[in-house]
Amino acid sequence: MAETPQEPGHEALSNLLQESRSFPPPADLAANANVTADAYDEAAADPQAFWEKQAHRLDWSRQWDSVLEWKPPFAKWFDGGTLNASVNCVDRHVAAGRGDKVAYYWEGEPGDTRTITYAQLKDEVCKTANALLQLGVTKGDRVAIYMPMIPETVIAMLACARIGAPHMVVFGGFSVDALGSRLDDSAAKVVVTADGGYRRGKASGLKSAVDEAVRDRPAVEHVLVVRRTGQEVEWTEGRDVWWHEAVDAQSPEHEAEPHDAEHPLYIMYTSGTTAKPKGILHTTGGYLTQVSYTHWAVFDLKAETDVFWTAADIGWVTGHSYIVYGPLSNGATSVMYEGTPDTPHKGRFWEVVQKYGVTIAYMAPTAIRTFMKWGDDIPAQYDMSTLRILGSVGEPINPEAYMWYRKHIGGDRAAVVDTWWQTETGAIMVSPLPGVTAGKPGAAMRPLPGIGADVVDDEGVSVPDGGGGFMVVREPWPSMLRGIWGDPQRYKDTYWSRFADLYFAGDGAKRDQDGDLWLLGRVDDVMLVSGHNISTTEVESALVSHPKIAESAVVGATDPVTGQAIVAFVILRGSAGDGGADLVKELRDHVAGSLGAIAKPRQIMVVPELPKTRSGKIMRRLLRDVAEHRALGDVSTLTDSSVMDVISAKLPDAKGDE
Ligand code: 6R9
Repeated sequence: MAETPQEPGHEALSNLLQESRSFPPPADLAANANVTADAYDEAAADPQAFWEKQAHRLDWSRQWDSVLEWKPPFAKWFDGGTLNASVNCVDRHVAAGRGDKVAYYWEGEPGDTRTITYAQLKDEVCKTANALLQLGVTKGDRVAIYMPMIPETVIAMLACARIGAPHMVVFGGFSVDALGSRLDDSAAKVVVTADGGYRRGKASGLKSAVDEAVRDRPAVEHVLVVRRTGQEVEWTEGRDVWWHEAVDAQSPEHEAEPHDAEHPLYIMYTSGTTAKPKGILHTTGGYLTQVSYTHWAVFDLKAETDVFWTAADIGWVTGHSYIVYGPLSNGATSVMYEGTPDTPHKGRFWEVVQKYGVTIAYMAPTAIRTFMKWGDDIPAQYDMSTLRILGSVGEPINPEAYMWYRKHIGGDRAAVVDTWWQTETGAIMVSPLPGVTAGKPGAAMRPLPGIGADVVDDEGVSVPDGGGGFMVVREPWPSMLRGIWGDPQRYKDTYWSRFADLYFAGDGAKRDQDGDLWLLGRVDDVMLVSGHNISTTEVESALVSHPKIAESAVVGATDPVTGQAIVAFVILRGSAGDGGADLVKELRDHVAGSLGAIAKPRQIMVVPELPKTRSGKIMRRLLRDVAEHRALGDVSTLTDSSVMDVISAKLPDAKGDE
């Protein structure tokens, strides 16, 4: 498949879903909001001046010479400036007398806890920086981090940033092969890992996977191992080093050197349409400026009083930007949770909210739909009255899931912000500002101040209100990717070739009659039914709005009559029984009733699970293989590969539904 996202068919994206609900900002929030409506005008008048002002949120060792140098598609932000990301996240808060402030309340899955202040974090980061230096890591070397969700993961990232060694975090759920190919591409010199981590009540092995991945990769000189579970591990003398031996004995003093604003901060791999993952490169000054600003603006962060929780994995860009760099650069107090939401019981998330008095929570629609499936009675058992802002990220949030989140988690009181962004954008790009913008269920609403995002047609022309098309960014932004590691041509081809000088990374969107933006999923997933481009998102949202449906995934399959026909996979809510022909008919009629007959699925299959990536994105590509009766493509980035066997086994039953 070509790497540039596919074009849709003859017409623009159909706009089938009509949504009229809208929630104005809560009055108390609006009255005290960090950002007011004039930020949009200020930024529009002079975007570079706007971002220059935001850069002053950080401590710089040397002032930049220019705000932006733009040689499309290569940008340099704050060139000539120098700073240290680790100092900005840790030291400066301690120096300002906030050393005793809690940086993280960490909650392990088995129930063990740790509270880490900024002063403690500083000591640990410095010790780890010293240990990495002793292991031979120097500025510019890459360090791989393959860890569970424990404080040492953050500490290792900040230690790398401190010495200027770009980190490359690989999600702890990924396979040996996925880790291996990322080690090859980044040529990492050291791997930081743990013996294992806890997930679903079990200790899973990480060190064993690293052993296998590193066996034929002599470029990896050392493996630094945190003892987390206490399980037995194999040991290679000379190569393997225990964290508690290498780090604990180090001095907590480390003089941090300032790095160039454009010095690489990290590489984060994201899978494209081809097998070879892309190493997305982020640098220091612009990235930190935008994550710091967006974390403060979008979540209306009051660093003194808020308790912020991103319930996501650090191995996803959301964890990098909103567990680590955003909250720490703002001196916030965060919660970090190691495990799964159903261990040891399905109320675990809400128990965490109650225990720590979480005020701002950020999570993915996939989690929200799972909670819907488990039932309203579970969150109802906890006091969550502290919550004032709820964020969503990773996929379009279905209106029904938004309403559920708002009501059952936010008590119809908290503001919901649906935030659109990507690994490539580094930070939030399109989102309501909770004290300024109204929220509509399912809409990401407006580009943030200083962000030139737009929806365009085939020719790159802005679509009018009521139109659909491609989500693009017109102007460079501070936290934009600086390239694909080692492959500038692929960077140009992937993101900058579909439209001249516009950044396009694959999403479809529409602009409603009020000018607000709705994301409609990947244009690769768009279905062409009888000449109409129909987004999977809208059909999925229509299915989820049925009271018996918790989750759904929709794909287009070849059809002799309509070109493509809609095939849906659905997961029932806890109380819905087991499906059957009557329910399937009811659901098909329900979709036709909400979106029109054109969107009526040809076939609906009830399944127990859907194939998902680490960030909860549904892998529709695999469902298309199933719907077309083809052999499955690459499943290496699935969180649980047995899911596909379960779904394939269901197939013969589903035939009768047609
Ligand atoms: C942060 C993150 C990026 C893709 C993106 C889009 C989808 C993310 C979304 C959303 C609709 C939102 N996406 N947030 N779609 N509404 N609020 O998820 O990064 O893992 O790189 O994925 O996720 O399709 O292009 P990443």
